[in-house]
Amino acid sequence: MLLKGDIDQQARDIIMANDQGSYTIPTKGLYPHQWNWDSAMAALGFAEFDLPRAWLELETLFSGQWPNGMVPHIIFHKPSEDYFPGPDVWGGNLGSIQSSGISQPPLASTMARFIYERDPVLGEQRIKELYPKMLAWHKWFVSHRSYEGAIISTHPWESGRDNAPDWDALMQSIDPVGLKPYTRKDTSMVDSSMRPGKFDYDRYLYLVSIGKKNAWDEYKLKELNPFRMADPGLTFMALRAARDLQYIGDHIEYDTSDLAKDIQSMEDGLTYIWNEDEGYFDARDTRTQEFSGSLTNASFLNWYAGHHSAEMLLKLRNQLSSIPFGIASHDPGSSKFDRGRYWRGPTWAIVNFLIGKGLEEMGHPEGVELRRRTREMMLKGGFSEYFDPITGEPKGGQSFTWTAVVWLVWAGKD
Ligand code: 2M8
Repeated sequence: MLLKGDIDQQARDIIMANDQGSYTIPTKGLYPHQWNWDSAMAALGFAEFDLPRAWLELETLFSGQWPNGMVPHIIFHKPSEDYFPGPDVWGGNLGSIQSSGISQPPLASTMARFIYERDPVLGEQRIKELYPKMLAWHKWFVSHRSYEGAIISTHPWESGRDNAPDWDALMQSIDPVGLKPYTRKDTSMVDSSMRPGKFDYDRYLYLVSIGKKNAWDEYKLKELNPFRMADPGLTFMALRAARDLQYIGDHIEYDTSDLAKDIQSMEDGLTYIWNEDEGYFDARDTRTQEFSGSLTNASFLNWYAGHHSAEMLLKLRNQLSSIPFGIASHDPGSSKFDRGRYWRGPTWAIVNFLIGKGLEEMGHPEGVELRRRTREMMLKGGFSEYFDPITGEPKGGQSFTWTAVVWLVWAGKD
């Protein structure tokens, strides 16, 4: 039997094996670049055993920031034949390093707070230098991704939940005219039954082509990009990030007066994504005003954002009593639930961590229960990208950075 110390070491070994010196890749082969929210998690993992390296991870992430404040979802520090679409397809050359042209869930400010709190003396200078960059990213979300206070996703990849059923209706309405032939790399590394299908990929690439054609000009894309979905995941994570920015700013004695108004606006935005008919937080198309009718793991991030909800707590208890492992990325009671396919059913250790952390912070014992289940799942299935929520079977890529981090910082803790 493996001892806890052995598993802790395995988790550290995965992070160190994926470490590229100043940034960390999610896993070898499948994802050979720096991904935004994966990297924020990597920083938190490093903080368990190497605080200076944790700060360096965040600094490298912000080295890819664009002049408008956006922090890209992928930063292409070096070329790789393993991943498609690469920098040529994105044409995201507005920053000083080649990158994609969209962002991803803003975890970095929250992780920076956690890392800073571990050693405020060591972290003081580093967080002071990062703070204006984190604030500029927050302001970019407020300026270019806010609708009625909720935060929108302009591409399924921007939400981080790529093929979630939340986007199905909108994706159906998109006709990817003029798309050039392309060759995927992901399905040569992971079984295609666990990945998004061709229908989705055609539209992912079509949306990228619109961005590239318009030089990623946010003002033009506001009109031209058909994909503008208010996303519970982005909304909750941006709200949490804004609260943590305010906390950090107050500690280092920077002016945070402007943040209170943004926080209030995002809190107001929660009513926009509240689906009253279904009784849960839901993605909503800002063009048609239609809700997607999807109860997902992102719906349960309200506690992470510091927001109580009795209705969501009932939904959470219901799910915990009906499936053995974690929180499913899509409602197990829905006809669209697909337990092995990426963001359409599997449970993700990273999202469980965020949900569980929020629950624990707000005093709900379900957070501890979610942690216990995530631990059981990882003891059984290791450090894979995601897991079958019914059997706990590992799925997707293996030796995954953020799964190893979740073990070190949360699931593996007593
Ligand atoms: C997945 O997304 C990438 C595109 O960004 C892909 O499938 O090619 C998602 O799970 C995303 O949330 C994650 O950040 C990324 C790397 O782990 O993989």
